[in-house]
Amino acid sequence: MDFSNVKKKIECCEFFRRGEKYIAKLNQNLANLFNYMSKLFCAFEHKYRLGIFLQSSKSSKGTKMQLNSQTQKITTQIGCAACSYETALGFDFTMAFQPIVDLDNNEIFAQEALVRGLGRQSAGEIISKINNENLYKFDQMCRVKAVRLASKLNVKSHLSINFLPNAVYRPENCLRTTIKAANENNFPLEKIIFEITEVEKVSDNSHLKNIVTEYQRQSFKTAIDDFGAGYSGLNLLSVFQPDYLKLDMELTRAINTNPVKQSIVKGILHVARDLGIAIIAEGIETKDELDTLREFGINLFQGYYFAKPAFESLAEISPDVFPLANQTETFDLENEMLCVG
Ligand SMILES: [Ca+2]
Ligand SMILES: [Ca+2]
Repeated sequence: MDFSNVKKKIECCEFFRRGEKYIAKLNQNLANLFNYMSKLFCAFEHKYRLGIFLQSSKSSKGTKMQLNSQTQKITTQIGCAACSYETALGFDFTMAFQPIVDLDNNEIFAQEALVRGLGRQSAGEIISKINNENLYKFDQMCRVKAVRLASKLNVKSHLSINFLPNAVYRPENCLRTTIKAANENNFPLEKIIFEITEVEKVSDNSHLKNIVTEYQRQSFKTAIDDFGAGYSGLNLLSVFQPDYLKLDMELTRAINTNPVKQSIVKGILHVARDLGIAIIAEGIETKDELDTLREFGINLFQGYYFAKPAFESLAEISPDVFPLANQTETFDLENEMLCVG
């Protein structure tokens, strides 16, 4: 018997086995490399987009337009990568809800979702953790958490969500997650109000107008928050017209004793009526403030006089200040009990 042929065959099989192992290892390495490159590319586009955005808000008008058009091209190509790729937020949070009452119809008009820490930390403490890396993710998570919790709490009124215009690139893309969350939780889109909250000056008014136009096209309602304070004023109103103006608490505080504030609020009301915009008076703390604003014809109110924000639950409002004709349901997640209050 010729063993040399058998030996050759064994050597040949061994060679192929090694070859297979080598190819499998090579494939694995290539897959790892591809994975790594994808993550690297995502991180790069995110940084690049942020870089352009931040530059555009600082540069001269001509440069800004050029950079904005670059941003537009990039975002068209990559969509909402910054929201969807695996960015770790680095912290978790939840929501409290504060009601907005409608005194004409004697019902809860809306519940505003307000950011809170899991240990009931203030919104300020949570917001201090936001940076350029997690801004988009945080904005998206705010919307999803607000919709999910509101649905779980059986909110039948409107749901008001605060958002940061500078955290939105392409409004239609950034809305996808919100629409998905609303559909999954059977929460009607037309019952969602987006409050435009701006602690800094909005760097690009045309961008803001695009956002509001897209939100309204998708059946969402919009509001200018803290109207009359900071950068939230007539300039913003001249750029776009929301469904609601929320009068800042600086304007409503002790308005019953302040004729100047009364004149200003009457003027705002006149403008709002002309434009078909409803007013919500925020920060109501006393019956005198409420009575004065009621006399002006305002019917939507929010403030400690009615209820403070309730952590992961819907606040009960004392019948002394708000005799609800149609009692509303309140649901306390912590106690897992449904109350009729
Ligand atoms: Ca707000
Ligand atoms: Ca506000």
